[in-house]
Amino acid sequence: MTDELLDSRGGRLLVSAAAAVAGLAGSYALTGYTPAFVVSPVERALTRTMPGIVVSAAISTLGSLGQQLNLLLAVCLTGLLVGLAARAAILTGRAVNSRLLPAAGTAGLTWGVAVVLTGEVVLAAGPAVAAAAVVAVAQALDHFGGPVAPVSSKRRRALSTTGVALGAALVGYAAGERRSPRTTGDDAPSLPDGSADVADIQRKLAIAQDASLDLAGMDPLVSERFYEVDINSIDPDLSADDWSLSITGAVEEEITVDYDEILSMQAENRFETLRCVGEQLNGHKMDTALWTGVRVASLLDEAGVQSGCDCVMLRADDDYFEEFPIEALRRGTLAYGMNGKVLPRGHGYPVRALVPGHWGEINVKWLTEIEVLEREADGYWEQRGWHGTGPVTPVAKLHHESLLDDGRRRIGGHAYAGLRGVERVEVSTDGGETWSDATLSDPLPAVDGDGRAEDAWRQWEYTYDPPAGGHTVVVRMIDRDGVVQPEAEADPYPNGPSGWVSKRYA
Ligand SMILES: Nc1nc2c(c(=O)[nH]1)N[C@H]1C(S)=C(S)[C@@H](COP(=O)(O)O)O[C@H]1N2
Ligand SMILES: [Mo]
Repeated sequence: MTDELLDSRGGRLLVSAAAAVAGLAGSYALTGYTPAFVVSPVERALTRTMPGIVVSAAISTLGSLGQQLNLLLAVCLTGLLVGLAARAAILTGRAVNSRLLPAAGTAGLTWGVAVVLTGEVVLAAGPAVAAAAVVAVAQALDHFGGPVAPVSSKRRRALSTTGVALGAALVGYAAGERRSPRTTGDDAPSLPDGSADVADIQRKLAIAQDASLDLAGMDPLVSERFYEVDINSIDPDLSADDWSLSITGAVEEEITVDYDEILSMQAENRFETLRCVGEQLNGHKMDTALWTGVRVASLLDEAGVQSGCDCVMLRADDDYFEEFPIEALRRGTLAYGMNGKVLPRGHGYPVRALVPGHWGEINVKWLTEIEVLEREADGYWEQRGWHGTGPVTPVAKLHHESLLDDGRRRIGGHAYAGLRGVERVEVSTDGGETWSDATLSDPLPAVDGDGRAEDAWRQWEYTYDPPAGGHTVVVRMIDRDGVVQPEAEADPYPNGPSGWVSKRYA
C-alpha cells in the first residue's frame, strides 16, 4: 500500500502541484488573457493593496518588470489556492476511504475557488475539470499500476502525473492564446461605416506620413508602436454592446449614453500626443495617434454641471480613477477610434478620454463614469504619491543617431510641449556653450485640416561634423511663446521628468 503515490507526503504534494498547474491552464484555455482568468482578480487585489511607495519604487527601478513580477506572484498565489484545494480533497478522500472524493472534491473545491475569485460560474469549470483530471489520473495510475504495468514504479507514476500536468499546461496555454483578444492596433477592425469621416482620416494620415522625417529606428509622426501603461497586467475585455458611460454627481440631471449614441454624435479626427508622467526623461512612453471621437463638453452641458470644486473624477472598468479640473475635461474628447481603426483593447476599448496637454494618466481608458465632484479628491496615482494630473513638461528627446557617408553625424528625436506647442528645437554639440537650430518636421494639421494640431509632437533633426575627441550633445526646445524649456533635471517621481536631454560622445 505504501507504494501508492498518493500515500506519501511527497507524492501528494506532487499531485497537488500538478493539479494546480493544470487548473490554471484549464482556466486560461477557456478565458484567454482576460479578467475571467482566475489569476486576474488576485493580480488586481495585489496591485491595489501594494503600498504606494513600493509601486512607485518598482516603476522607477524595475519599469514594467515590476508588473511582471506582480503577475508572477499572482500566478503562484492562485496556483497555491488550487493546490491546497486538491490536497484537501485528496486527504479527505483517503481519510474516509473514498475512491471518488479526491477527484470530485478537487473539482468542487477548485470550482468554488474560481467562482469566488472571478464570479464566473460557467468558466470556473475550466480549472475545476483540469485539476480534477490530474488527480483522477494519479489515482488511476496508483490503482492500475500493477507489477507488470509500464507505470509500475512510484517514480514512473510521479513522472506520468507531471507529464499530464505539463501537457495540460501546454494545451491550455495554446488554447488561451488563441482566445485572447488582441490589444494592439495592428489587427483592430476598421471603424464602422458612418462613424467616421474615412476620407478625412486617410488624408490626415497621409499628411502625417509625408511630414515625417526619415530617421531610421524612430517612430514617424504617427507612432507605429504606441506605448501602453495599465495598472493591471490583464486588461478589461469589454463589449461595446454592454458598455455605457454615466455622468453623475453634482449635475442637474444624471445622464447615461451608450456606444451607439456616442457614434451618432458629431465626430472629429484629431492628432494628439500622450506622455506618461512615470517615464524616464529620454524614455519611450510618449506617442502620437490620430484619434476619432466626440467632444465631452456637449455631454457635460447636457447634464448641467454644478460642481463646488470645478473638478471631476473619471472612473474606469479596471477600477482606475483620476481626478482633475473640469476645465481640462471640457476641452477633451471621448475617443473610440485610433488611426482609422476601432480603438484597440489595450488603449481603452470601447471608449477612452483624451485630455489635451495633460499627462497621460488622466486620459482614462475603458471609461465608464464621469463623476462631477463637490470636493477635491485624490486619483489612483495621487494616492500613490504622484502629481500627474497637470500639464506635461516640455521635452526634446534624442533617439536617433547615424553616421553619414561623408563622416558627419545625424541626430534626431521627438519634441513635445503639450498645449504650449513646439516652435523650435536647439542643439548644442559643445555641452551647452553654443546653440544651433535643428530642422523641424512640419506641424501636424488641426482638426479642421488647416492650422496646427494643438497638442501634438514634432520631430527634429540636426547634422554636424563631430569634433575630434569627446563632446557632449545637448537638446532643448522652445515653445510658441519663446520660452526655453527648463534646464534643471528632475526625476519622474513625483512631478514627471524634466530637463534637457544630453549625451556624451567619446
Ligand atoms: N482605465 C485606465 N486608464 C488609464 C490607465 C490605466 O491603467 N487604466 N493608465 C493611464 C496612464 S498612467 C497612461 S500614461 C495612459 C497611457 O495610455 P496608453 O496605454 O493608451 O498609451 O493611460 C492612462 N489611462
Ligand atoms: Mo502614465
